Amino acid sequence: MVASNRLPFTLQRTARGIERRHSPGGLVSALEPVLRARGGTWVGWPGMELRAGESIPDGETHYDVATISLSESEVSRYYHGFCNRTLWPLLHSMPGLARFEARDFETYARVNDRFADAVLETAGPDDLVWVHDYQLALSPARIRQRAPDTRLAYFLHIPFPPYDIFRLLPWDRELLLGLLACDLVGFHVPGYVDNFLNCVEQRLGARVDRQRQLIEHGDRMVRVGAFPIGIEYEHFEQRAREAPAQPETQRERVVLGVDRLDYTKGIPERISAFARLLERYPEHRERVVLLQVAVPSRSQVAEYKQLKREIDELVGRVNGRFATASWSPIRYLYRSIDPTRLAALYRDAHVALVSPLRDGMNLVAKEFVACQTESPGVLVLSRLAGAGETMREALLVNPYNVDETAEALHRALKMDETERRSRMEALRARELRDNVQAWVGSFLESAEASMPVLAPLSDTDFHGWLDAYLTRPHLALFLDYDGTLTELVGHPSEARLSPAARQAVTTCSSRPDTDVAIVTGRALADIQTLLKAPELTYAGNHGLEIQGPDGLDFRHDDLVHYAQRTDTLARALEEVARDGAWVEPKGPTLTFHYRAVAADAREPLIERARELITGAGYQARAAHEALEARPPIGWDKGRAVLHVLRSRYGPAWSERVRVLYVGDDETDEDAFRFLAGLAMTFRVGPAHTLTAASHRLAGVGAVLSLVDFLARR
Ligand code: GDG
Repeated sequence: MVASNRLPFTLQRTARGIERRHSPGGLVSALEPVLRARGGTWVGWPGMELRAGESIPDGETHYDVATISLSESEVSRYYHGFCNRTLWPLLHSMPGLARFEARDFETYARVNDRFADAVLETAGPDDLVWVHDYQLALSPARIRQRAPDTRLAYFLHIPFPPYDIFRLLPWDRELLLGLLACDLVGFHVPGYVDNFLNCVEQRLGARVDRQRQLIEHGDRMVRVGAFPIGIEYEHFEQRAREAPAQPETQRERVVLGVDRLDYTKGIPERISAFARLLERYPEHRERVVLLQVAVPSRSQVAEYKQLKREIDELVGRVNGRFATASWSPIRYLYRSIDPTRLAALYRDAHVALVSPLRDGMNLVAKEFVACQTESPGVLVLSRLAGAGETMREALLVNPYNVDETAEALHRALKMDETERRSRMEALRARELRDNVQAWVGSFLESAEASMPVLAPLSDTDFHGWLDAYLTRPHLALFLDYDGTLTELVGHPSEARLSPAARQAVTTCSSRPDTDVAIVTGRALADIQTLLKAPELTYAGNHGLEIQGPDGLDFRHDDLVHYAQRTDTLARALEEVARDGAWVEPKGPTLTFHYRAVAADAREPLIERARELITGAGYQARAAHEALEARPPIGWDKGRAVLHVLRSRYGPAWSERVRVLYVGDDETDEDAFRFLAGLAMTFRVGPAHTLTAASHRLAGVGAVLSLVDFLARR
């Protein structure tokens, strides 16, 4: 089951009615033959809205098609907006061209959900769902959420940029989490895989095994890999053998460029390099032409309109400068050409100049070599395309370097046949072997392989990077209790600290250079009784009450005003606590637990409890299957931590102590946000939640490994 923004055809309304047109671009070129050969379902957008009474004309019958409809404003915000004006330039490392609009992102998220829902409507339980490209980076998260057992894979057809560029995206975490909902995430080349792993590690704090290309994502593993895409080689070769000669290639030698008109393809730079060639080496004048095919693309987007004008003017200037009565140096076709003619051009060109400024892979380079069935030509190829990493017998250039490209062109035009043949044969052999079927085969093999597991996190995993952080004389370690030191259980009274956990915490706190504090939503007296360790500091009720060694004793001043009111609120909540819900009074705060309530009975219950809590003048905060009622006095776990640090180490505490905070709960997010930059923070548990923490730990076991490391360091 394939999902991509575009279907292999785009609908158009013509005088003859609705017609199917072949969709342009590399994704369709690569996937269409695969679906044709294997069957399946393709979910996508047909490019326009049908009116009442109109239907999709019959076409391809080898596979099924499920269409998504998009309103005009969705096309504008999701497709032209977030896809083409935000993600496209950013992922091609051109951040200066990227626009960041919150409303575009919201529409993108909504449309991604719709694609996901359409997939789930059609997919059977055993189907592999294969999502494609940057337009659908959030859909996997929705699919995983609604159907957790789906086999889910993703392939990105464009580059994945370095962390330093990717993090410019205001929704970078959301996108990473979207992709990590998959079992397999594929890229064209190893460089993009590395970039992705860096982002996941640095932005999400996830655990990464570079050698085995695995990511630990909460309780799931995600595999990543490089799968350089190929083409339907034999198909192109055969077309080239059969295509009639074209008039364009008869008189002069042809340097060929074929691209969608896109600023990533480096068309102006290419024209400038060709002009430089004519300037430096007049021998090529009247003997060589640059034949540039530019297929119209995204012509509603301002940057593309601007580029079109720029190219028109540049072509005019160069032709005006070098043309003679019988020869113009540049022949520029702003339109799409039919496949047979394209194959003939590839076959007869002397040089293909494929010089994108950045390109996921670039299929034109591959199609050119497949079509070189006669006297061999030369491929001049950008190092900044994915294809530049595998097609090493090409003449590789930096497309920004106009002089270098001009020199490579000259070399290509002068190259003797023996060298041309050796280079071309090697290129052809590789593309024949690594064709699109091989690409699909290796991707699917990886998607279907059983998932290895990483050995559980052990204390040695913290060596090096955490040591490097612990550079102050003291360490203050703040730990949440439920879900962090103990597994979550049905009732808070059943939570038990394992002997191993108790041992690790005690060893840690008995070190003279280490202070351990427990920061919890439980009442202070409750947590003190549970741990019975006088050397620890305790912050109960989300930090409203704190006690610790050396006389540390704090109760928030405003609490006296709330004790009475909390009792009243507790009684009111008791009245609505039905179907297994119950109230836990904790002095100044209370918790309304609903984990025992059946899923379909929860909604009205929670709503009613929330009304009572806010009606009584308290804040209602979501916790693990519970609502917390907290006095609105601007105090939270983060402020409590700061209070402990200042009391224990003085106002200049940051000179004396390094701080670690570990928690699994929404209320710990207050601390993560508050401590950003002041501490190293760890969010424990399932990985699909956004967190302000700088790192993640998969579960209680991983927390204990961390505490063990700190105890023994
Ligand atoms: C994305 C990535 C990645 C072009 N003009 C005509 C025409 N084409 C066909 C070519 C080729 C395709 O369009 C272009 O593919 P590219 O790979 O060069 O570029 P994108 O469209 O940007 O594709 C890219 C690809 O996805 C696959 O993963 O390689 O890096 O950006 O197939 O032949 N076809 C016809 N007439 C034309 O005038 N018939």
